[in-house]
Amino acid sequence: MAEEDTVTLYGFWASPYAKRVELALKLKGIPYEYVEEDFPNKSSELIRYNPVYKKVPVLVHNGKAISESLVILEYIDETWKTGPKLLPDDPYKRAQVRFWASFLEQLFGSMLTALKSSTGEAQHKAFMEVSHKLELLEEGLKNFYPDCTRIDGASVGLLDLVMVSMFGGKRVQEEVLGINVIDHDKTPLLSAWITALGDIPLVKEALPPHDKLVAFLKYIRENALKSSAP
Ligand SMILES: N[C@@H](CCC(=O)N[C@@H](CS)C(=O)NCC(=O)O)C(=O)O
Repeated sequence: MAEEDTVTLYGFWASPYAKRVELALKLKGIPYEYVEEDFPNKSSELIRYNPVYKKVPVLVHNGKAISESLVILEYIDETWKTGPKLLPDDPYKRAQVRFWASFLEQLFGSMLTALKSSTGEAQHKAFMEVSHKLELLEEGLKNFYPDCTRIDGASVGLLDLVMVSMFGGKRVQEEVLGINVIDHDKTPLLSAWITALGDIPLVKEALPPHDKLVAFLKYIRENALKSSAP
């Protein structure tokens, strides 16, 4: 990186999308400035840098803004050659990483629906969808990434970052929802993968504090339940 390079990340502490970018910067040893956004009062910079979605994360590299976490991760990987390589060289393997990353995004969407659904029937239905997708992911991993449990800070890739940003807080999700999100008996590879990811020191340090995240997700859930109440 050239001496005059400046890197700024606009994020929000509980955002899994911002977290994966933060982790990529840290694991690759890229110095950056962090700007915490306040959603009811988003900064004029965030709105200027991401006028389409007005969401975090946004990465600004030497004045050039990049939005959308998966796009940012690829940009980081192509720009900085230090630290772990986030995408494989082989085009087929790269395509598989992108396929499963996109599937994980959908899976997390179902997880958020479960979080915002009322207890009882609606939550059960939403969670069945999550379970089904987790089982599909488990089967996919057996073929595509069977040694995911041997991951460490030097070998982390894009899919690992997506997984840990979404399910690194699985104990929090379990506490808020009162269900076992990643069941070791049903999806042992996923369960061991998330444990291995959580053991990487930089990841451990960067994940949001458990109690603070529980309180935040409970607040989101209660608000969603109130606004969907008849
Ligand atoms: N697809 C986007 C999702 C980003 C996103 O949903 N960010 C949320 C925080 S978790 C946000 O900025 N929300 C603010 C808002 O919706 O006003 C990405 O991958 O970066």
